[in-house]
Amino acid sequence: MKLTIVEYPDKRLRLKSKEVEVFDEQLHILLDAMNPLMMQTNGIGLAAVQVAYPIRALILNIPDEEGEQPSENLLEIINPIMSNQSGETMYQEGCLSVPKFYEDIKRFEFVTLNFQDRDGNTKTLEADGLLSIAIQHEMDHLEGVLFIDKLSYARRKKFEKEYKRMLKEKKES
Ligand code: QAP
Ligand code: CO
Repeated sequence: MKLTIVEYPDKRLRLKSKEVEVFDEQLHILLDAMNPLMMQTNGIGLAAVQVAYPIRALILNIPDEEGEQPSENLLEIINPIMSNQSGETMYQEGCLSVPKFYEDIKRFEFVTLNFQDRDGNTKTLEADGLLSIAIQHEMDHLEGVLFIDKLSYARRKKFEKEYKRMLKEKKES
């Protein structure tokens, strides 16, 4: 399965992802293809809609203390629901669909997540730190929301200007 990352301003990133109802081989093939793509592109999180599959599935692999991302640490999250959120934290976020841009974004510090695994089994996860931030970032993708949507009007304008310039330079090279 050949996947490519959909990049801003592609409108497909604005689709609302649909619930996964069937936990079949097709889903497993997609998840199995997303992981190497995330690794090759130096990602820590990737939602299915970012590879043009608007379904409520995402993967995460938060680097450990050595900065490594062993496959045992891979989290596959289907149909997530946030059941608790508290505290406040800031982090300089990026996104594989918005390459080369990083901005401080405010998030909840702690979240509790109910979700399903690739076989449809129900799970609960309590997250803090980078995992909590990544969960919130990826769940926004399921609603068609990007981290740049959370910027102030002035910062967003600055981003649009810089991003357009970058796309123009990419086209010319
Ligand atoms: C979402 O983001 C996230 O611009 C995952 O050139 C972000 O994996 C979760 C990436 C921040 C928590 C905190 C971005 C790779 C990767 C780039 C990513 C780039 C290469 C972003
Ligand atoms: Co993203």
